[in-house]
Amino acid sequence: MPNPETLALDDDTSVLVLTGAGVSAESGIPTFRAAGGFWESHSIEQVASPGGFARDPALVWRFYSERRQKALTCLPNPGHHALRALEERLGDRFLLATQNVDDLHRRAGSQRLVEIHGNLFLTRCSHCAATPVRDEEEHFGPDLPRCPACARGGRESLLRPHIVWFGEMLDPRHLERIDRFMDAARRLVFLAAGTSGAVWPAAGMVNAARARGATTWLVNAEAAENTAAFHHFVEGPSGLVLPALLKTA
Ligand code: BV8
Repeated sequence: MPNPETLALDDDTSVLVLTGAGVSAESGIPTFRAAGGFWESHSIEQVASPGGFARDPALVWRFYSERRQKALTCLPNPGHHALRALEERLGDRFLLATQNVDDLHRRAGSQRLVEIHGNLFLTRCSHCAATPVRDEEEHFGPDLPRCPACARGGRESLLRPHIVWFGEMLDPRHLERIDRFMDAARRLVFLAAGTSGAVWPAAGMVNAARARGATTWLVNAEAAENTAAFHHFVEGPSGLVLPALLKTA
């Protein structure tokens, strides 16, 4: 349960949260690294990289379609709801960056949300800059979805999941929004939850927060790769720890 020093939040304190797959584990969505994670039957390179999509777009669409199907059967858990409740209390002194693409924070009502790795239910053209569109369809092939805007121009372009794959840059507008939030904070608390700290640049966010004098907390089922970078580490399931930790805040 929470450390003796609970997450004291006064009117000058802003809270930046970073969540990872562990926050959705209690909703039934397998994490990437736990046994039985999604990656087991596929390598990251095969299904979550531009090269993998170029080599076998049907496999990639099957992988993401399976995850769309799974995510639609899952519900936000108390950890998601605790973060939404904190947002309602803090308003513009709260920002949630998530590595998760499962849409559960949005379905829990979070609005001050930056989905730094994209969203399972958005699809965009692999070629042109047409705005990503909401898409809950499965695309198991053999005919894969194609861009209507490109088609009007006589070009055959595949649509792709609006996901940041390994080897792809994160949206600089997302990173700028997070930096601006941290810079504007009179006093900053950084809370990471349900993340192994294995994937960059998200894993470096704690260092950027500390460089701004933040007090840093990690809520995780086990020690993460970057646990040492945090002032406080609360070990336990986020669906149990976050409501307790944030209620006392
Ligand atoms: C990039 C979408 C620039 C896909 C994802 C240094 C700097 C920059 C880049 C790199 C670098 N070093 C290496 C890289 C490359 C790479 C990277 O980080 N590789 C790793 C594997 C070493 N990074 C990139 O490629 C990034 N791009 O930097 O661009 C660039 C450009 C060109 C060339 C070079 C560089 C892009 C990274 C984004 C990749 N996309 N997601 C999809 O989802 O299909 S990442 C994906 O995996 C997730 O989004 C998530 O971020 C990550 C998994 O991490 P977690 O969320 O932490 O999940 P995990 O399973 O690992 O951990 C869960 C934790 O929860 C565990 O600790 C567990 O104990 C805990 N837990 C479980 N249950 C619970 C719980 N905790 C609490 N309660 C519970 N109930």
